[in-house]
Amino acid sequence: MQIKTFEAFSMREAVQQIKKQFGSDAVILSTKEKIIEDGNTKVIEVKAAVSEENEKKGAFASPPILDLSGIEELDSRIGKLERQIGTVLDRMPSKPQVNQLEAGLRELKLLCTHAIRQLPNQFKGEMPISFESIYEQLKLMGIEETYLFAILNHLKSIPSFEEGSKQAGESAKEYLKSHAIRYMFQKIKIYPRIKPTKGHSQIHLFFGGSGVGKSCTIAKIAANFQNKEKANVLLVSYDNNCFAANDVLSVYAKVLGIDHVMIEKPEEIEKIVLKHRHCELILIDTKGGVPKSSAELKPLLELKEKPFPIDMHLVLSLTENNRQMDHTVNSFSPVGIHSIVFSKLDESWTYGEMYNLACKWSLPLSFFSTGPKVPDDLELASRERVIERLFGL
Ligand SMILES: Nc1nc2c(ncn2[C@@H]2O[C@H](COP(=O)(O)OP(=O)(O)O)[C@@H](O)[C@H]2O)c(=O)[nH]1
Ligand SMILES: [Mg+2]
Repeated sequence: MQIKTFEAFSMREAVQQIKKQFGSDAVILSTKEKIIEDGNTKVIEVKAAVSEENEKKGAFASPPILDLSGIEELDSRIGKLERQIGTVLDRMPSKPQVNQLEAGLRELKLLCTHAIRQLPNQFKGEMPISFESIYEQLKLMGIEETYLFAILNHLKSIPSFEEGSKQAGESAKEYLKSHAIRYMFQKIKIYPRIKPTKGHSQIHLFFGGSGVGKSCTIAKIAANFQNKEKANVLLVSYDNNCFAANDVLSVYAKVLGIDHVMIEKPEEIEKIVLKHRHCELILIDTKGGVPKSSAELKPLLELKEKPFPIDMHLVLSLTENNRQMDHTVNSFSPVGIHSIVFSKLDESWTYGEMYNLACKWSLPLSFFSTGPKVPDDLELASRERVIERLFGL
């Protein structure tokens, strides 16, 4: 038997060479791809064998033992498939293109909101007297005019108190209030409840301005999941200066008896996730500060690119004014915000901002921090709690 190695640019070419030299009785022993000296060109290396007798017969040997035409057919189909995949890949938008598209949509949304705000005050001088108490209450709570008028417009569209099907003993004021509440309920989105699952790590990252209560809220969430839901929780501080800073989260972790690690670079997260795969919940705290440029968002954007999902939660303190909070949401929006956490509800007396931001940005609400005490001062966000606070129920 004689064995020989053939090199060609395609399988078909290699088979032709084998056929020519060894005839149709040749047997292919192995194939492999190889990069030749120039470093860019791929060739196929095929090892083929033929018995001495058949070699002598050369290309005229018959009958063939191995039908090489099947391989040729396969090779041509693979070539076709490769070309088709190439075309599909060429047509697919790249990640930067998708990000650009997202940014464009965000800008469009902002423009629309500003345009709506310019609309004339439709209710000046013509607001039904019965609407006044709802209008005053919601205005006092800081609901923006745009959303206020949308609520009042809705009330105009419903059957009047006299015609509407009301509950027994309900007054006109209560009738309107219940319709306003139903309308507002639909506008508030709630982030799905976090459910730790054995054998699966969920990762949640919290960011926002400094001092808004990120570390404190994370500690509360961690303690609640560890104590009430018996979940294994890992706390991570992600800060490029973390080793120099006195990290508040590490103190909370020590007190609560929860595992804690610090990372400086985004590439460290893979190892952490792998090492702590027994943890159902991984909560990441970040350095505070509202980004002033896209470069400052890089540490968060790099985490977003990881091969595992990370839910991004923006923490906003209700002690800040509406414009500041709006600016913060806008600045962080390229990161892809999954939910808003509102903190310091105990120090605020207007709650309209919660409704304004939820409506304007269509973002779900996840948690409310209602005081500095860890772990007690934490609530799961709910529509009911927003409405209760707005109407002082
Ligand atoms: N009153 C009140 N204080 C809070 C609340 N959340 C956090 N704090 C306090 O705000 C300060 C800053 O909190 P911290 O979690 O360190 O903020 P971070 O810089 O965003 O991580 C601390 O003194 C906390 O005790 C809250 O909901 N209500
Ligand atoms: Mg902190």
